[in-house]
Amino acid sequence: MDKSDKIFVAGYRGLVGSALVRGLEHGGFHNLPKRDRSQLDLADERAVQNFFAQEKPAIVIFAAAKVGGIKANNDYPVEFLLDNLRIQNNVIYAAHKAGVRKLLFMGSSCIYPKFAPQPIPETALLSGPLEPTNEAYAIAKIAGIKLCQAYAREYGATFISVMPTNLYGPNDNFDLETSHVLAALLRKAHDAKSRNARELVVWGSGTPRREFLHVDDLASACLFLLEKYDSPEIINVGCGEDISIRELAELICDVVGFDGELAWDATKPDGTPRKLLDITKLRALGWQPTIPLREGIAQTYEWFLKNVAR
Ligand code: GFB
Repeated sequence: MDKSDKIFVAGYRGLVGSALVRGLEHGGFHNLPKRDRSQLDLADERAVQNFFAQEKPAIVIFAAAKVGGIKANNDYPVEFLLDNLRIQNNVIYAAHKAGVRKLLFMGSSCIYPKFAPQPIPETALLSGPLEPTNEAYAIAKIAGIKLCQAYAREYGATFISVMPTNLYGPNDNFDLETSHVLAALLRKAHDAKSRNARELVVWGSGTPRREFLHVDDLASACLFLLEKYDSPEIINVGCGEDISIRELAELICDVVGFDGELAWDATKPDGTPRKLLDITKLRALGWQPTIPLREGIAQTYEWFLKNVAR
């Protein structure tokens, strides 16, 4: 990539998009047309086509999505399926029509079967039934992967698909109803400490295992792949280690300084028992993560204190 390449990051205000813009700007890329939802509604097919025809970006990073944690995914399957299909179809179609040189489609580790082998290799895609709590989101993401692969096969497009594991970091969503677990527990630990509460309620049994990657590491992997990877075959991005939700809750309490008890809300779903990505393929290309979990959580808590808790 050339530093003057015009790169459109769809969804630049979100957790992932904002990290990508930080990474790009840090790397000296300065030609980044930015549009938030009020300026460009990605669900509006005509508006998206006009934008691409006018701006003609060389590269597109698709980081726009309706996302949420286990409860939001479970409660709003229509929105998670339909909104994601709409925006990804519009962007991928318009990108091809406008002659974009390369597109990176952001997938998710929930595309893999509920009981996939662990760590999960890329070949596990479509090898078994999905986890019901996020089936709608997963089907939308699988459709996006397949559309990118179809453009590669039929038209020779360089549309690659990246599968990140569970993410966290600055600009995460800290709303307790719709957030993912790490942001939710940071907020709960902070609130419990501030109120001098004796307990903090964690959803489910605490036994599911998840892999957490700092979003700046994801951004670094995506920029690396934009330079080095052109295959339509999906590629996993993770840190290679997982922990149980109980261990995560304990770690977060330690970072935040809350020393009360953990209570377990068994009415909430556990979801997939384990989700750890096999990152052999990415490591073989020469990339590795740099932000240890504890350090990443401490940095995210700092961000939360400055930007949300205030
Ligand atoms: O991060 P999370 O919402 O989503 O939940 P998934 C992970 C685990 O943490 C589940 C537990 O077992 C939750 O029950 N958990 C404990 C909590 N306390 C809390 C809490 O206060 N809030 C939340 N949210 N969880 C998501 C998918 O699945 O994974 C998305 O829903 C996406 O589609 C993402 O793909 C990567 O890891 O289960």
